[in-house]
Amino acid sequence: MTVPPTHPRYASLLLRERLVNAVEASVATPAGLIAHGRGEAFDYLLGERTHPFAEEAVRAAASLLLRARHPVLSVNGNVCALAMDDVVDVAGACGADIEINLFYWSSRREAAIRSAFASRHPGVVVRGQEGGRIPGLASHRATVDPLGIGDADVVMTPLEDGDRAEALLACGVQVIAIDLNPLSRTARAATVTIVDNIVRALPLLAREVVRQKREGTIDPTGYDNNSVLASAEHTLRAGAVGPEE
Ligand code: PTJ
Repeated sequence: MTVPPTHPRYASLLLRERLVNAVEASVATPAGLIAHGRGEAFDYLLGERTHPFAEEAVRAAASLLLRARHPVLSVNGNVCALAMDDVVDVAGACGADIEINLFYWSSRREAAIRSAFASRHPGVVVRGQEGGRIPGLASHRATVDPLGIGDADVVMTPLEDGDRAEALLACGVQVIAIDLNPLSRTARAATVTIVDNIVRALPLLAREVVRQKREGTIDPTGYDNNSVLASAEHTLRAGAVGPEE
């Protein structure tokens, strides 16, 4: 089906279509569609726009990435479907590694994501889930590349609600989450949580990394993730305005 550009929900329908195509290509899973629906609901309540609490988190995240010894951007099926080009932009700007990390892992899915990156970004190295382990995690998310997430001091874990952030933090790794749900386990555990849609947050982050590289990184010590999460929750509860027409 072709979505008419005049449809009032055109942008949202296009994102859905990207995810449906990604499921057909084994990049994303049917459960990823449910996760996307949950994200859509929060985004709708946030007015489908970037708020100051997300901009503040983006500034802190850029600083963490630039100050890191070894930053890694973790990619799951939904992230690949929605924001592969932006992941490559952020990684290029801050010198981060990109690593596939799947909850519903299969060699077929890992290969499908690898080939999606290779077709649009030949030459970009994409690490996978082999050889290393994050201690204290029962799911397949524990399996990592020992030279990637296994060696990282800062890991970005977008679109994930689970226990990996806590397990990484327990290993002394700082975690950047991108999650439209400020109440999720990952959002609450992370060092920095960007409460925004990944399709808006990552282009912002790429620009902010470039800006801080040019002008110097901001001091992240004053950043308070709890207050950022509280602002996001307050906006959700008080606002609930729906998208701008
Ligand atoms: O590809 P896999 O096998 O690793 O599986 C990935 C999914 C997404 C299926 C898996 O990580 C999952 O089930 O995720 P959850 O537990 O549903 O968490 C996803 C979180 O991301 C939820 O809190 C959603 O609100 C949020 N979210 C969904 N879409 C977006 C989003 N946050 C930002 N931008 C989005 N576009």
